Amino acid sequence: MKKTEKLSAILRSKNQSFFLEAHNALSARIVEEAGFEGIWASGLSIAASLMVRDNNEISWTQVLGLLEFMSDCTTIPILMDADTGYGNFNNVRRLVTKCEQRDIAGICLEDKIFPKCNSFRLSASQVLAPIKEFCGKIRAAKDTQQDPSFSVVARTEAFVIGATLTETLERCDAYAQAGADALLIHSKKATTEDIELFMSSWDRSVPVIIVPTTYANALSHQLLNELEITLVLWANHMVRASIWHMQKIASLIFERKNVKDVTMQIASIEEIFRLQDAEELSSAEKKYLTPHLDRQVKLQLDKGSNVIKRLAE
Ligand code: SPV
Ligand code: MG
Repeated sequence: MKKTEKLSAILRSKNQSFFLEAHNALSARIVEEAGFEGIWASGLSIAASLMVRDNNEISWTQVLGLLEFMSDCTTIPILMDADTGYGNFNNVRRLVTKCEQRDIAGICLEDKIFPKCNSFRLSASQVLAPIKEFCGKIRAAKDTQQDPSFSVVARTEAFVIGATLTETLERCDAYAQAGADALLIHSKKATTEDIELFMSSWDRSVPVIIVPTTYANALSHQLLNELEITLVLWANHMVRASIWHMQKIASLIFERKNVKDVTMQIASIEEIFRLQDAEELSSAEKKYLTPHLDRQVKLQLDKGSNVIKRLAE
């Protein structure tokens, strides 16, 4: 099954799915190995991993360069956080083409103005795009895709900027009619109030995705099922995990002036090799380098000490 088909099936399924954020190839591989059905390529997390703000400070081609590595090392679908589409409908069209070339399963477009600002920041740039203009982007994306299973998710920031339920529903109706394969309803409340309100009125003509960050503690599996939420995105938890753990380890190494106290709290060198599938290269070397083996230096990794030993020449 192609990645686009997997994402499309997830969005059409009656079962609930969960995607976890990844911000580079390593985190993407770890998300897949943990068992998740898909990856949320989070704009915030990618920006954070590059130490820029979530305000389109990196270009879309830079984001796509990272996504290519993420896609190459995973088999589960990647839903790209494509922010506002990096411009107007024309930029969206080019983005869709380039995503399809990199085996990205779908994009999520949000109804704000370029350059976007993260939903949790208080900013003058938290402004919604006109409905018709945003619908033009959705239609342009759907008309451009070559693979019928490529997904276009329309995300509304209506609740984030304090719009009413009526305005939110009006937007979502228009986005569904423009061809969106799913809606992402965002909220920055500490409770599930916005999501419950929306789901109490939404006709379920297209599936709904949510991002429980601020209201994660208020959410139960029972409520998720009752609300008929199709997909849940844990949107920033891998980058937050790495920040927290790296800060702890860096301080320990600095304070103690050695690394022996931390080796049990970090991944082994062998684990890096396993994740990189270094074994595959070793097998390929046996296959393709055989005539030259006699000229190669034979090296072996001593697992106990992590020291590479020279065995023979
Ligand atoms: C992201 O992960 O970049 C998102 C979700 O867009 S949020 O940060 O909540 O806006
Ligand atoms: Mg984002």
